Amino acid sequence: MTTTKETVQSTATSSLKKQLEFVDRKDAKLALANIYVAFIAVLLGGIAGLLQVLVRSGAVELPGFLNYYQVLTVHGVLLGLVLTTFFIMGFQTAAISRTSGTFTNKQRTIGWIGFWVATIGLVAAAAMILTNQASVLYTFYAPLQAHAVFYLGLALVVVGSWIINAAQIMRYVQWKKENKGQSSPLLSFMVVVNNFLWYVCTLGVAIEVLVQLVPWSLNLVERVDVLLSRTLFWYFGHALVYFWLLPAYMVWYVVIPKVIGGKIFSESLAKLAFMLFLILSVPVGLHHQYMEPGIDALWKFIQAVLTFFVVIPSLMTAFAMFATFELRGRELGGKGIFGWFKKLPWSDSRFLLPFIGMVAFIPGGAGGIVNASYQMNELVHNTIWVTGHFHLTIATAVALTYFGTAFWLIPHLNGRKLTKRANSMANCAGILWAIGMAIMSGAMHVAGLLGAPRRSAYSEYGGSEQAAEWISYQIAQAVGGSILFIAILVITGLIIYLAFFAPKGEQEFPIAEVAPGAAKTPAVLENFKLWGIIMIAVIIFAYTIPIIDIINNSPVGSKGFKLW
Ligand code: HAS
Repeated sequence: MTTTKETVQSTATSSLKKQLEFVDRKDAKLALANIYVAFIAVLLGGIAGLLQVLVRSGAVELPGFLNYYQVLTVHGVLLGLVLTTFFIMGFQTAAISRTSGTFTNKQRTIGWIGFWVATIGLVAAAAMILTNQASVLYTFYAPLQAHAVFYLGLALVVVGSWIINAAQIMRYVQWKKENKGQSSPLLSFMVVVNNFLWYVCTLGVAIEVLVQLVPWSLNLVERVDVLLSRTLFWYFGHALVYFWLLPAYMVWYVVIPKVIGGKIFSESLAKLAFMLFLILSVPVGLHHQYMEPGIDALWKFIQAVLTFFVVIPSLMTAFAMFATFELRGRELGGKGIFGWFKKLPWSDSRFLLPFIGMVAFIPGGAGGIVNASYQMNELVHNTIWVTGHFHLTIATAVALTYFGTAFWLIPHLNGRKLTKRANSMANCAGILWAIGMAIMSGAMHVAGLLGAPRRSAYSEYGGSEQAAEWISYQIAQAVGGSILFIAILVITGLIIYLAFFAPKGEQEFPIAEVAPGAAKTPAVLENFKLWGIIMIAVIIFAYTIPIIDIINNSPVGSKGFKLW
């Protein structure tokens, strides 16, 4: 017979277990606020995307009060910057709370301050775009000049993310103190690596915006050093893509193995991959500037080599994913070379959507390697091939993983259930996305190889024969883009359902365990000081001389241009 003491003990243990398995309600609210902003951005950014492909196909003309570059700025800013930053802030808050424990009141308040600072910044930047004072696209290259409020708004979004990310790091540090000598929870560790990466890379864009662009757009200085501004942007810009990617990798490494009933293949491999991203993501930005005349070829070469190094942690991830799937498939009785493949849970959207993302990342990553190869970059740079590349990487591998995650995370956070029907709708959205993106991105890649430029509205270029070759591909892009828009409508409907109407219940936040018998993770992989020093050393090596060269040799700067 169980005694009262045992019953009390077992109730306490199960409530502690529950606390760890469920994100605390107050933390959940903070995570949800961020995720909802992200999905408003998906809908509005999706509408802008649909308008763009229709205009580029020649089928539609925009009304007089809208211009193509304004719509393209809305699309790029909302999907490239807002969806990503806000989803990451929300997902990472939930991830830390789930694996390191509930935030203290102070940490949570810091988190809310971060959310509101970022949201105010977003509203300010959006107001400038909507009033046509900032049609400068998401990379806001000088000498295109936006209203100062646009730059300040974006700066606030970044500052907001710094603040909320600091709250996450504080909770992790608290866990480390409470669990001295223990290897930290993999998901929390990954969040902290991503946040450090973000702090270091955003310094570049912060300097660009605050020191160069804001004084210039306020007419405090007349001219801007264009090459320096672009170099500072790309110091940030390529690490930015890994800031987007790493949360998807968190889901692939930690959530997916649990969803398929397997185990994490190797915690050490996962931690090493993340530390490699930390040291290699920033000093590669010059691969976006191979075609810029003002940068010495030697430094372009050095950063090209570093770019090939930063491919390695993705190859490690591909290896770990294949291993996880195969081990689980064989455990379930899969025979032969590919028998394990059939055993995976194809009807589970928590698995299917990220899996489609992984498949898309194979050609997406291969395209990245093409871009990174100097001679091939000469062929594709500034063509719509590059747009095709990032629609496979950020807009499929990453976005589908975010969507597949949101469909279980939102009900987990608000005490509802991902129902069978909602799960089927999620799968439909994923399949529509795959079809739409294959058509749109495929057409972009081919048109790019035929020389079609990116970032251009519909034009026949005065009846040029070469431009005529591109039109059929632009029509294909409109077909693919329309299918993607239907997927966005399904996704929006699902998010509204899961946020407000799905039945109450308990939805799991899946976290896999490490495979039994796996070796203990070496402590060096958690030594942030060591990896931080290596990171700073590589950045100083890769950027000091090119930046000194640019500052010393730049021609007189440029005045601002407003071409809209
Ligand atoms: Fe990139 C341009 C090089 C990855 C995003 N990239 C861009 C731009 C964006 C972007 C937004 O070197 C345009 C910026 C602009 O507006 O100008 N990119 C790379 C390289 C990689 C890469 C080398 N890019 C990304 C990721 C992005 C992203 C990730 C977003 C999230 N990119 C470039 C370069 C340019 C560029 C140049 C400049 C081009 C120019 O001239 O302007 C690498 O990190 C890619 C490595 C990835 C792999 C794939 C690994 C595969 C995995 C999946 C495994 C699948 C499984 C499924 C397990 C090697 C992990 C099982 C499947 C079965 C079939 C069973």
